Amino acid sequence: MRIDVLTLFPEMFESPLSSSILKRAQDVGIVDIVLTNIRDFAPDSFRKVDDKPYGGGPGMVMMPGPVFDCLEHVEKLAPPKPRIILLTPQGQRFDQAKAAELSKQTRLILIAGKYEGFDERIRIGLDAEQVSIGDYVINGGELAAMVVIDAVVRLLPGALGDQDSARDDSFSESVGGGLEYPQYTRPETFRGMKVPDILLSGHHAEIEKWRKQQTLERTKRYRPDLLRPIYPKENTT
Ligand code: 6GU
Repeated sequence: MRIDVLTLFPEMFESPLSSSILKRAQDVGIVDIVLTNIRDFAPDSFRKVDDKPYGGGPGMVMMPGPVFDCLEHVEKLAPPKPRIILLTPQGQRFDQAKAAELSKQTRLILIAGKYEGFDERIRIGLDAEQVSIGDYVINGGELAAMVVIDAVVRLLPGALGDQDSARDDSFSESVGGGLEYPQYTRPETFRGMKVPDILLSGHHAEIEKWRKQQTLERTKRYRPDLLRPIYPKENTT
């Protein structure tokens, strides 16, 4: 997979992309992540990419020109038709299903906005998918783009050491979209807290059953909003 990121702050990506799983995935060629600075496409020598909002009001607005020019440049850097995603708090909320869907693409282009907002013509003219990482506002799309990259890359075949380690993640299909079951490692007793006997029993079928039960219980308790109806909704179309 190739992921291009358009940003005014490429340096924000350095540390997350050069550590741990994201670093390894790039080193072994599972993903190629390319950062392009939108400011390189500013029209003047002051490298200006934002301006005051028409109609007045606080803050600065990102101008459309540099974003369009940057995107057109980046699109030509590689042949696969990209899926283009604009990170914005006004987008559709990102979740595990979206991460899984994006992980099947061969190419993504993520556009991270900074400042108080985008000129509306970026939204309209790009016809990009708009994605938000949750119902709160952060200072720019960079951290959101990193969240998307991290969630997507860990699902790429070979990105995790153990092929199965993403399988039972919280929110994944294998736990019915609910929370992951509790995990334990050594020691068997820590500060008076014992590992549940079942996990030491060696009864794989029973362990599986216990884990399913735990998933259900914790999801009910901590995230009842994630519980799926027993009877799927009728198709009303
Ligand atoms: Cl993508 N950007 C900003 N600035 N805030 C957000 C977001 C994105 N997603 C949630 N909050």
